[in-house]
Amino acid sequence: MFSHHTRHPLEKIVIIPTYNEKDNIEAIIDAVMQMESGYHILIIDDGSPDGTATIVKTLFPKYPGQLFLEERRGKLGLGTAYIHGFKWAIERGYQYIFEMDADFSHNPADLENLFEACSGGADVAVGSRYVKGGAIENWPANRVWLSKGASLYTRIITWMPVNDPTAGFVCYRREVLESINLDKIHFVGYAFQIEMKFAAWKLGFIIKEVPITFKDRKLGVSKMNKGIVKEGILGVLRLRWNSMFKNYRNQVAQKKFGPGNLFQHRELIREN
Ligand SMILES: Nc1nc2c(ncn2[C@@H]2O[C@H](COP(=O)(O)OP(=O)(O)OP(=O)(O)O)[C@@H](O)[C@H]2O)c(=O)[nH]1
Ligand SMILES: [Mg+2]
Repeated sequence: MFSHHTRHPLEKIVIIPTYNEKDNIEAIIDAVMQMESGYHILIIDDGSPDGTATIVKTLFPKYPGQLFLEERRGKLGLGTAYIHGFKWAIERGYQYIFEMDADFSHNPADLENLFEACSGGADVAVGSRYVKGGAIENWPANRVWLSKGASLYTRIITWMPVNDPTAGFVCYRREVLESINLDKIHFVGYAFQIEMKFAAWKLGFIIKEVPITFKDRKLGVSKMNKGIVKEGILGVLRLRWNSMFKNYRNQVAQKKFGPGNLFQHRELIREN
C-alpha cells in the first residue's frame, strides 16, 4: 500500500512553516499525506505558544519516516523558516522541495500540478493567482488589492516576468536551491517570496506559473502586518538596486558553482 513511499523515499518534501496553527495543522498534514504520489512533510515551528508542535509530535507514529519537525526558539519569520527547511531538505537529498502554508489557503491537491510542471521541464513552479485560470476566494477587497498592487509594483521595478511574485505555494527543483547562496537571502515576509523568485530568475532558471485558486484562511489568525508590507516595498527597490550596479548573479550564486561556471552548471542540469 505504501510502496510509492519506499520506491522514491527522498523525492518530494513539502515544507510548512507554522506559527500558532493548532486549528489547521493536523488536517493539513493529513490532507498532504493522502495525496496518491507520496509526499514527505517538514514542519518548521517557531515555538508556537498554542502547542502546534505538540500536535505534530502526536502524528509521528501515524506517519513514520514521512513527517518531520524542526522547532525553533521563537518567531523568527517565514523567510528564515524556509531557509532552514531548504537546507534541511537539500542535505537529505530531496529532489523536489515545496513551500506551502498551513492554513488551507493552498489546496494540497495542487501539489500535483506544481510537481508536474517541475518534472516536465520547469525549474521553479509557482502556484499563481494571477494567470489564466487562477483565482482568489473570500479574501477581503483590501487584501486582494494589496496583493495585486504588490505584484504590479514588483513587475514594474524588477521586470521579472512573474505574474504572482509574492506567491507562497511553490515547487523548487533541488538544483535551484543548491545554486542559490541561501545565506544571502535576507527578507522574511512577502519580500522573501519575491527575492527567491528573483534570484532563481537571475540565475537563469525556468519559472513556470501554474494556476491555483487561493482561499482565505478559515481558522487561526493572520500573521500579516505593516512591517511585512514595508519590507516588501523597500525590499523590491533594494533587489533592483543591487542588480543594477553590482552583479546580482555573483552576489546570490552559491560559490562552488559560480559565477563563471554557473550557466555551465545549469546546462548540465537541463541535460539530465
Ligand atoms: N515558522 C514560522 N511560520 C510562520 C511565521 N509567520 C507566519 N508563518 C506561517 O506561514 C504561513 C503563512 O502565514 P499567514 O499568516 O497565513 O500569512 P498570510 O497568508 O499572508 O495571511 P492570512 O492568510 O491572512 O492569515 C502560515 O502557515 C503561518 O503559520 C513565522 O514567523 N515563523
Ligand atoms: Mg495565510
